[in-house]
Amino acid sequence: MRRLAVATLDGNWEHDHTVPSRTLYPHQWSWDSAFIAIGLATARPDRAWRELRTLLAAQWADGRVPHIVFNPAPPIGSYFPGPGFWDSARAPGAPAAATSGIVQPPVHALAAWLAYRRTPSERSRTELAWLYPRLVAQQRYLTGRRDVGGAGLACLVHPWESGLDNSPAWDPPLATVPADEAVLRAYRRHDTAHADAAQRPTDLDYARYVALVDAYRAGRYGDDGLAGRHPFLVECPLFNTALGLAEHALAAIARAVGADPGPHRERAARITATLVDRLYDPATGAFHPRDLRTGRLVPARTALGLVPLALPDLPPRQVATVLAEACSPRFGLAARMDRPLPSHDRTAPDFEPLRYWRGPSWLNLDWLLWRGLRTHHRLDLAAGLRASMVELVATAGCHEYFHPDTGAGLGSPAFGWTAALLLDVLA
Ligand code: 9WN
Repeated sequence: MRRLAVATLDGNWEHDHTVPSRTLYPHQWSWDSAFIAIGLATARPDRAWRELRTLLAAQWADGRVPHIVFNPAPPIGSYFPGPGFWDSARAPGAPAAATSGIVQPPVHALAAWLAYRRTPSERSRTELAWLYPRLVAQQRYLTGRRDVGGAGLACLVHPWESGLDNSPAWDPPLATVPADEAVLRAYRRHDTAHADAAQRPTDLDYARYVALVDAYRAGRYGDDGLAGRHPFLVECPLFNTALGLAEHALAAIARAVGADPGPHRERAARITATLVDRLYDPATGAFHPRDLRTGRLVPARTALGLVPLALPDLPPRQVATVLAEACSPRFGLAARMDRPLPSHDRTAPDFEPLRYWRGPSWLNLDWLLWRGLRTHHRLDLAAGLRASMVELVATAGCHEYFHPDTGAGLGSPAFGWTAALLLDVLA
């Protein structure tokens, strides 16, 4: 399995970074690269650092790390929306490389720290020292300009920023985004040429994705006054968990490079406390996104609501209730799992076992939860989840996602983070 995973990463390597998949995603994606660096560190440590360096070299002047860094010469007609659609060159502070204007969950500091721990050489320390101020600037952007709610959490302006694009969590906040299908017909989706349309977001979803980029691009990706003008503003539990994990990782990185870890520890504690205060619902025992346009929590019970378990300083009460939710029939976490962990509540009427983030199993969600279970000393459950991850890949290969009942491989067949995170759990 290790050989298969390394071959998958080798096959997706492209000069100075890894593409998530040769067919569907022929550019560099932000959170994919972080997960991929974690796996590369176990087998190709030089590439792990190169991966992170390439991504962070495309950081904007305001600190944002773009969710896509476009390859200058991708296969023709390969991905929509491409660089022309994002038009980043006209935005103030954009880098020389063509990028998107939005972000993805900030799992990069954690990736850098884990890569360093695997190969704690002098070379790795130099790389870590190069990354440190850039990772700090990324946090500053997310907790500064993106703190639309004013409480210290990062606010997302597009479902693509969550990484779980069409999660049922985004249905209510998206419902009020004007969707003009005529706009979408002016573009051609490429994803449905590579993957079954029944497994992808719908055309209506895409109409709204396009409308949201149009709105953000019209303001040249500026964040001033978002509260009064942007049609999609949410605080996401997974994204903000990553934000907190990043401060924990930055505290460790600061120690390694001779900087002061204190401020990172303080910020980490503040993020966890705010997450509990703003996104925890005692009625479900889990976390939910907050829609800043209505002020309300989104009721859907998705895997997003379990991920705060990855925070080492999550209070015992939240640890207990999130575990109860994860072990309930909705998600089926167990020391011996009879089915893979789904991305959405499998008892919900809108659970769709084939459609992308609306039911299928994903290794990155498993991995985040697996880390949380180990952090909170639930080694029995961690072993069960790890066994489920290994079995998925052993049976179906390094697929992008998996059928949550049968474990059949879905989406792209040679997917970067599946290979990478498998390498991490095997190491
Ligand atoms: C839009 C690359 C990315 C992942 C996301 C996943 C998917 C893109 C798409 O692919 O999103 O960013 O075109 O569907 O949802 O998590 O980073 O693998």
